[in-house]
Amino acid sequence: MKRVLLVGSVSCGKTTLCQRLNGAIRQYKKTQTIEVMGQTIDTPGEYLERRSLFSALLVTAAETDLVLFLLDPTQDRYLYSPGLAGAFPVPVIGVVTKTDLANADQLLIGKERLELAGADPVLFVSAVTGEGIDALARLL
Ligand SMILES: Nc1nc2c(ncn2[C@@H]2O[C@H](COP(=O)(O)OP(=O)(O)OP(=O)(O)O)[C@@H](O)[C@H]2O)c(=O)[nH]1
Ligand SMILES: [Mg+2]
Repeated sequence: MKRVLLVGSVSCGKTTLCQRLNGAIRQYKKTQTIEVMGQTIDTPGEYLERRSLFSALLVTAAETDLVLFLLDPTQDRYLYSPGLAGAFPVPVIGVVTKTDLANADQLLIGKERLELAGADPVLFVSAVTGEGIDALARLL
């Protein structure tokens, strides 16, 4: 598996997805700092949400093979500016999370927003039901 950095807003599902990908027990824990779990690097949502912390994501990404932009389609907030993926030194894949909670329109809008940010391809996962996890794991 490649070394992967997970980026996304607070509560979008980064830690839960890390736990899934590493076969760890699913357990809620607010991420306070950058945390390495196996080949995955988990980050606090604040690093995307607060511009003053954003550069830490770019620096950390330099040590990775791939970045995942996660987006919770049930959240109204949209934090990826168009073309943001281009700022990262490695390829960026989009991941629409919480597919078990979102409706079809939300999923489509989520995908479009990640594409607009420059993520390619965009996948759909639920870290709770496991939907889409195998396809993502194959890509990694
Ligand atoms: N139903 C559902 N809930 C999910 C899914 N992924 C995460 N959650 C829930 O969403 C909440 C936030 O998940 P986290 O994985 O902690 O979110 P995070 O992106 O790591 O958040 P920060 O650490 O604050 O940046 C938790 O209560 C999870 O159980 C999913 O695929 N489906
Ligand atoms: Mg977290």
